[in-house]
Amino acid sequence: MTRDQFKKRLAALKQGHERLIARPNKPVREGNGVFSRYVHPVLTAAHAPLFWRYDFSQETNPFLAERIGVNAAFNSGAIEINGRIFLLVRVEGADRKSFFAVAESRTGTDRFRFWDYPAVIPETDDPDVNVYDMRLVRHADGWIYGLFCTERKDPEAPRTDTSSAVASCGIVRTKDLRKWERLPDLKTGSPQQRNVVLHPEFVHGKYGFYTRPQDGFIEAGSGGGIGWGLAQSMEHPQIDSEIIIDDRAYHTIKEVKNGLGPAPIKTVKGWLHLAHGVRNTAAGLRYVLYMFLCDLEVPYKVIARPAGYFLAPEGAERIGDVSNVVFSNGWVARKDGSVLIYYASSDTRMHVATSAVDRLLDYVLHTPEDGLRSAASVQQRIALIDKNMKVMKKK
Ligand code: M1P
Repeated sequence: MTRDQFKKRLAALKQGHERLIARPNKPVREGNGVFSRYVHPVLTAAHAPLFWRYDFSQETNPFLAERIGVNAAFNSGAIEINGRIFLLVRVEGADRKSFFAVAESRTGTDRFRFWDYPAVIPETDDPDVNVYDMRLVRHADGWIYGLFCTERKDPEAPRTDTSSAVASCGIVRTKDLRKWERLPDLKTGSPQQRNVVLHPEFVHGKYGFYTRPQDGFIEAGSGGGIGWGLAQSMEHPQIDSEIIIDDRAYHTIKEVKNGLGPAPIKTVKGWLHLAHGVRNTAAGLRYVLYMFLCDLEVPYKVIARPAGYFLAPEGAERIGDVSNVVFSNGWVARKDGSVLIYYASSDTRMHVATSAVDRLLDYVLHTPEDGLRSAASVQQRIALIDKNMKVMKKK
C-alpha cells in the first residue's frame, strides 16, 4: 500500500465512522401506545472508536488492518448527569472478553460517542475473568454504584470442562464515571448470583439488593426468581437472608428464569420495575422484557404484575450472537416525566425505546395479571371485548 493509498483508506474509514456516529435517529411511527421503538440501534460494535481497533501507523500496520476487533456493544447501564445521557456499555472484544466503556449523548436517542478510553475497573485479590452487565444507580448515600457480573472459572469443574464458571456480583462506586473504586464482591447464601441490582434508597437504614440466586452458571436450578436482601454496608456487602419477590412460573414468559433489569424508578404509585423473563422453545431460550410494580414503603412487595411481555425481540432484533434475546439493564427517568429505555438485542447491539412514567404506570396497573391457564386468558379477552362492544354500540 502506498502512503497515499494508506492515507485515503484511513480517511474513508474515519468518514464512515463519523457518519455512523452523527446519524440522526427517530421513533418508528406506529407504536403500541406504551412505548416507541427507534429506527436505528443507538450503539453497535461499529461505533467503537477506530483507534481502539486499528493501528494508525503505516510503519507497524502497512495494510491498515484491524488489529483488535470489537464483536458487540450491548447490555448497558444508564444514567443522566447534568442533562446528558451516559451509557455504561458492555463491549465485547473479538477475544470474547467483555469490558466496560462509557458512551455519551446529548439527546439519549442518537449520536452516542464512546469516551476515548474504556473504563478501568480495579480487580479484587481474586481477579475477574469476565465482567459484564453493569447496573448504575445513584444511591441516597451520594455515590454512583455499579453492580456487575464477575465471572471466574469454576474451580470445582472437572479438568475437561473449560466453560463452567462461577458468577458473582462485583461492586464499584464512582462520582464521575471515570475513577472507579472496587468494593468486595457481594456475599449471599447462593452459590451463584447474576443480575444483582442496588435499590436507590436505604431500607430500614440498610442497603437493599435485588438478587437472582442460582445453583449453576446457566441453570437457575432450585434457585431463581428475583430475590431481595439487605446488607449493612457496601464496604462489607453481605446478605444473610434472601427472599424471592418475583418467582418463575410454569408456562409464562419467565418459566425458565428471570432477572431484574435496571434499578427501579420511584413513582407516585410505587417502584416501577423492568426485568427479563426467559422461556424455552424448540429454537432455544427466548428472552423478553416485562414489568412489575412494588409498594413504595415496602419495596420488596409486588403490587401489580401485568401478564406477559412488555417488549419482545422484533425483526432484526431477533438475530445476533445469542438470537431471540432482548435484555435491559439501563433506563433513565427524566424530569419531564419521559423515560428512556435502553435495551440490547440478541447480545449484539443497543437500542432505545421511549415512554413516560404515566404511560408505564397505566400499563402496569391496567394490564391484567397472568391467569396461568388458557381459559383464564380467554375470559380476560372476553371482558375486554364486552367492554368494547358497549363502547361501540354507544357510537
Ligand atoms: O444471553 C442472554 C443473557 O444471558 C444472561 O442472562 P441470565 O443470567 O438471565 O441468563 C446474561 O449473561 C446476559 O448478559 C445475556 O444477555
